[in-house]
Amino acid sequence: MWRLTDEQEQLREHIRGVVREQIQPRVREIDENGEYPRDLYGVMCREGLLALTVPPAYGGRCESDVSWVAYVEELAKVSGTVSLMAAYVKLVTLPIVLAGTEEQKQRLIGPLIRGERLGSFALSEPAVGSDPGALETRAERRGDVFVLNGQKRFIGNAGLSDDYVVFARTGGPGPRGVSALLVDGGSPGITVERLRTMGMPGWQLGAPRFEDVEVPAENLLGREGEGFKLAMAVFDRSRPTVAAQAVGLAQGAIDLATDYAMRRHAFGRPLLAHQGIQFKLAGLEAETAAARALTYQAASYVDSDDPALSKTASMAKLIASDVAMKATTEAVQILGGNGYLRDFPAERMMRDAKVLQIYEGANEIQRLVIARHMAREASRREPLFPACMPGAQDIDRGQGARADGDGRAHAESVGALG
Ligand code: COS
Repeated sequence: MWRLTDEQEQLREHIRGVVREQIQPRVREIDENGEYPRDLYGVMCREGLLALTVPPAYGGRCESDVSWVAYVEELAKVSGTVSLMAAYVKLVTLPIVLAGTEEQKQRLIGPLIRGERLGSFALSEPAVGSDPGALETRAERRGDVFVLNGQKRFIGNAGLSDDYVVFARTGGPGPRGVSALLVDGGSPGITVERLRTMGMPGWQLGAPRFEDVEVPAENLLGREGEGFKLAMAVFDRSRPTVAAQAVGLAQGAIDLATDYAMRRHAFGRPLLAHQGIQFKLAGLEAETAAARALTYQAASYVDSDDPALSKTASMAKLIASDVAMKATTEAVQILGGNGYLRDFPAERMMRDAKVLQIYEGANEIQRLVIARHMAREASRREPLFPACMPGAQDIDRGQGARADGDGRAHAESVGALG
């Protein structure tokens, strides 16, 4: 079902070649110096990899999100940081693709995917990450401009960015008061504090502060008050990419550990001849294959704009990032003392994997999203075993719970509890 076409397979082979020849030799150095590898960004642009983040209608060359996630997996097998550099272009261009005017699309998407400009997606704040409906950054309309004030945190490319997609409060409290704005990174009033991270070395994470930054009113992205919904729609379409990063990291760690276990001997036999190691690796391989299938499923729902996208994207991100954490941790264990050394890639993979359980919605949030969809689905169907449901005797008397009545109330209470 998810077989790539011959042309897509050829492109994947090409990406493998680029990764092997131009990215892999640089990975250790990036980890050592922690510098943003701008030249590798250039490599990805030259090789057309960033153009794969957006569909041809917007100047890109990604004809399907299924092939996109397959490409991201190839990058992540070798470098979490480089996969994140590519994935982040998608996160930044998605809100423009989904809500931008024709002028905004023409002006911004091309330069972003050609690497002429760098972008940032600025939603999280010091006190707000999982609950963006409560964000505090304000954008006040004064004539032809919005005046932006506030502090963002955990923002990629911060300090390097030419274009920020900033989510700010233009109205009252709650999700309906949030709007999205396109902010020029060179505007007076923007200062950035760099944040240091556990993994994804070289990734430029920061905390931009906006002080009386004037943003032309025509830079509103989408409609006023619809910024929260836009952010949610973006996450539905970008979480499969995070899942693909996770699948790539997991597979990279499994391949590394298997190659090592073939060659390393203990008790007179290769490690791989010991059942304890075989079972571990076999289990991880199976779990990663399952995560990949779910990831491709979610990506196919991006392509078809399927109503099941939101739930499936959350499930893929949840399962794949947990598998990545498990596989990379086990790889460190299988490599033993060498797994703990900075000279070997296993510990870097483990550090890189952790953030996948956190960014674009912590896995607790993915569970919340999944549970809300389950509650909604349950409220729309007849129970599988109606006679066993609480109040079933009342139903028999024609006065009790019904799937389309009390069921909806239950679904709402799951949302409120969540
Ligand atoms: N797509 C489009 N619209 C959506 C949506 C989605 N996936 N999910 C919710 N909405 C809409 C709702 O329909 C509702 O619209 P109305 O105001 O018209 O009724 C509105 O958005 C508010 O939705 P809801 O009440 O469900 O919002 P909550 O504040 O309860 O938040 C969660 C829902 C927790 C799912 C959301 O806040 C979330 O995803 N948080 C994680 C954010 C995140 O990933 N942060 C990390 C950033 S790192 S880049």
